[in-house]
Amino acid sequence: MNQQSIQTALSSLPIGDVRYYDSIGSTNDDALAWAKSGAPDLSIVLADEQTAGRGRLNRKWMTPKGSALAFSLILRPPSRTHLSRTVGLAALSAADSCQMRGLSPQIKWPNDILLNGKKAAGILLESVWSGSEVNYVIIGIGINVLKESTPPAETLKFPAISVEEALGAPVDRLELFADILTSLIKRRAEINTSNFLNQWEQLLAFRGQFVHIINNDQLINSGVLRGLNADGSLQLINSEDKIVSIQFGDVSLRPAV
Ligand code: BT5
Repeated sequence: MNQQSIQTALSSLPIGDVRYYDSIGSTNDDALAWAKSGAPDLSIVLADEQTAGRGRLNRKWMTPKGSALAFSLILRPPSRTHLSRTVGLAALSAADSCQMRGLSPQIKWPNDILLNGKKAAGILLESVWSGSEVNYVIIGIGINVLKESTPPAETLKFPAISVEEALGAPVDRLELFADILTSLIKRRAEINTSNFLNQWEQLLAFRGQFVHIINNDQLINSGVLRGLNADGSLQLINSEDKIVSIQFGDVSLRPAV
């Protein structure tokens, strides 16, 4: 992977500028600084390795050299009404790229992509506001592509997998990257449709199952996973048969065993 091969892989896509690093702390940090200094819509920061990759709540995201995809996209959203669906946009686009390869990805709401029930990708959304207006959103996506990208099981709370392992065949990182971006650009134009929401909902992991909602290691809610509200927040049916909505935030979902 280098600047030239990336430019070639992305040449047909209507994107902004591209920055590539052999190694970086976090692509989201670089994208935040770049967006602040005026990067155009759909500019991308991509790195071969992250030494301080971030998950939510400053958890660590592992991106070992030469084996994963770690990138951040700068979106300057036209309107605030679509913002809450943006994590779905990222998740669906990553899921599309797996489906195109014959896999059956699921979205563990709000921000994980599962293959064979294990985490293959994570999404970190960060937005910068001026008063009540969103200036820009950074979509950070990390995907385990080759086998070597999957962290050791003993370091993780939720099992991990790579696209290559799920597929049982080699995967080209830049082809996967271009497929995700192609899908994201297409789906972004449809983000406000009911079709978008339906497709997002159809890929949800644990639908119809009893799940726990965890925040910072604390159980904050439980119920049967029903689906999504129009804004992309999650619907559960609790033990009193009432519909409860779970808002976006630093929540994790676990199937009850
Ligand atoms: C996430 O957070 O899953 C969001 C990850 C976003 C990473 C991208 S890479 C490009 C951009 N630049 C950044 O600095 N970040 C974004 P969360 O739901 O909080 O999950 C974090 C947890 O996932 C960790 O605590 C680990 O247990 C686990 N984990 C870390 N690396 C992993 C990996 N490579 N594969 C699977 N699980 C991993």
